[in-house]
Amino acid sequence: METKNESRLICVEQKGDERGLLSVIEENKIVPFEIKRVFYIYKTLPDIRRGYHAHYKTRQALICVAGNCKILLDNAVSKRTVLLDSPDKMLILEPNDWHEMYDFSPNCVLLVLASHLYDAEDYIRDYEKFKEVYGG
Ligand code: T46
Repeated sequence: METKNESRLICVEQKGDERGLLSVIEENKIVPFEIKRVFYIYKTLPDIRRGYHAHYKTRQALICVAGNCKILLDNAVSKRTVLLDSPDKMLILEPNDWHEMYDFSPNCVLLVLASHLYDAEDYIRDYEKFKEVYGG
């Protein structure tokens, strides 16, 4: 069985002054990996659920920089839901968590920082395969 780590929500510091807010994310500091890739998900249609996979290697950090959405996390033993509803909340998503993103607000922009370049072979899209790899 592959090694498992726990995904977690962390708080990104807000640097505020009379002009508004600014938050900073630096690799190997608040994000615990080197950032190789950045993508963002937006204009998601109503009632759409995305994801439905886990990864072999890729670690990710998810932030709703606008709007909100929910993430279902399933570590093959238990499931939980995380609400991303503020740009100061960042989900460190470990490769071993099957995840589904849903309940996107119409204005949601979900920013994702990833530890690896895109590789379709790094995805586990079959739930039975996910349970074989990460156990139960
Ligand atoms: C994840 C969640 C949080 C690329 O060509 N390059 C990329 O870097 C990415 C991320 C996607 N794509 C292509 C592959 C598909 O044809 O874009 C299309 C949509 O990707 P996908 O269906 O995998 O999107 P989601 O929202 O289900 O999942 C994405 C990430 O792929 C995934 O790593 O964990 O966001």
